[in-house]
Amino acid sequence: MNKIKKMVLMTLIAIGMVSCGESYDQVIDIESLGNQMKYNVIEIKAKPNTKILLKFYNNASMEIMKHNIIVLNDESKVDEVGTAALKAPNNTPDHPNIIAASDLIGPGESTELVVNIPGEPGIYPYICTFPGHYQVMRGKIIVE
Ligand SMILES: [Cu+2]
Repeated sequence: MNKIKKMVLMTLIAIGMVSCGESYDQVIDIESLGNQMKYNVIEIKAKPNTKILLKFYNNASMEIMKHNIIVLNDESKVDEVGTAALKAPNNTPDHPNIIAASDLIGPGESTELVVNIPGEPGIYPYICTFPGHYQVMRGKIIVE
């Protein structure tokens, strides 16, 4: 193979690799509301067995307003996970009902979280597990 052909081939392989990257059924931008313990999106609708990308931005200016997004597969475990988070590293407990967990981010920071939506229709709550937040800072993914 001559040099030019080889270069063309390598370029095509590179393009193929980029275009075969992760694809999502939905991409959702979600932000915290100023210095409040609230998400600007509190309801997301999704189909079973799909993949969604949450692009999360912490809109706060106060240093103490750190946030994350923790998605659970059981609404009845919100308190248990919220409580376990208090003493967990990075406020992110290792809990069997957590199906996705973002990084904990400070004001002005952003992160991304991939959520593989389960096959079972239902309500999948998401909460911020920074201490004191989960009781009010929550939303839900409605899978139907
Ligand atoms: Cu928070």
